[in-house]
Amino acid sequence: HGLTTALPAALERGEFFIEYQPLVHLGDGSVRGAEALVRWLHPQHGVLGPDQFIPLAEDTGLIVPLGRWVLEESVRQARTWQARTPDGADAGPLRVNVNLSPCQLTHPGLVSDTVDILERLGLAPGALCLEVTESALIGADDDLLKPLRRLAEMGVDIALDDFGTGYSNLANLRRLPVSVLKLDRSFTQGMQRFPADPVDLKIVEGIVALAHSLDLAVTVEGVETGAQAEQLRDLGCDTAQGWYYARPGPPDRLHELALADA
Ligand code: G
Ligand code: G
Ligand code: MN
Ligand code: NA
Repeated sequence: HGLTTALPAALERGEFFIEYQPLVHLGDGSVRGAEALVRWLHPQHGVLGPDQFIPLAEDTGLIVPLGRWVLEESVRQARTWQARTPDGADAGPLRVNVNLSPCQLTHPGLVSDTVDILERLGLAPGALCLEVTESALIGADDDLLKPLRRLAEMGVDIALDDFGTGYSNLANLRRLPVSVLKLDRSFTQGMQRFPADPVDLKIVEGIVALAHSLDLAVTVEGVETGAQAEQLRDLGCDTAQGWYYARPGPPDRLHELALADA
């Protein structure tokens, strides 16, 4: 495949870039941070989304250096936002969420690379959240969880991404070193109908209650309308992400959005 063979050179040539989508506190509407979403500016095909090249990068192992680049770039960006935010901003320092592929979880350098990047760029571990999909952790044994546990002990947040799509064993949640559940977009989409399906509402209500009882924060993805945001806030969700607030965009726009609501 042409794209596959072009990946390593693309990384060397700097053809990847990152867009940031705001994470908004549902209680007061303030921007608290952003999820980093990688794109490839391909010289012939234009901008390619992660769905078009992340699977190829995973198959070839390039995901490890690419993921490390995404992490470093995102941490550098969070540091830049923080440095440019006036002291005393209510919402506190902007944070950044970075997606991890299953291959990165099993790579032995994960903890040392992350520590190195945070220390070298001077970002507090608490300003970083690593997103891991629920399916990557299903049936995870202790060896797989150990690096995540180490990172969590340092203060890095771990989020369970796309929660509710995999076959999740809820009791298993207690074992995982996660501090955030990211409710999959499909739940939010169910809320789009009006009136929303009462069973959908009950399910979200139940997940939020379970999450909070385990001291996990709940982030909802795919919020497209103000009515959805209100409903999800009333159901107790903590943080939201979606087109209603902003599409993924350049880092400066995230900073403007964060300052605008301060
Ligand atoms: O918003 P977008 O279409 O860009 O995101 C599609 C998917 O790609 C998301 O589910 C997201 O988790 C994944 N993704 C985006 N950036 C990265 C990345 O840097 N690493 C990995 N592993 N996945 C990513
Ligand atoms: O990590 P994850 O796969 O969840 O990445 C988020 C994906 O969801 C990206 O592809 C992003 O562009 C997309 N997305 C973000 N906000 C919305 C939204 O409000 N509605 C829809 N349909 N997609 C969204
Ligand atoms: Mn994600
Ligand atoms: Na997701």
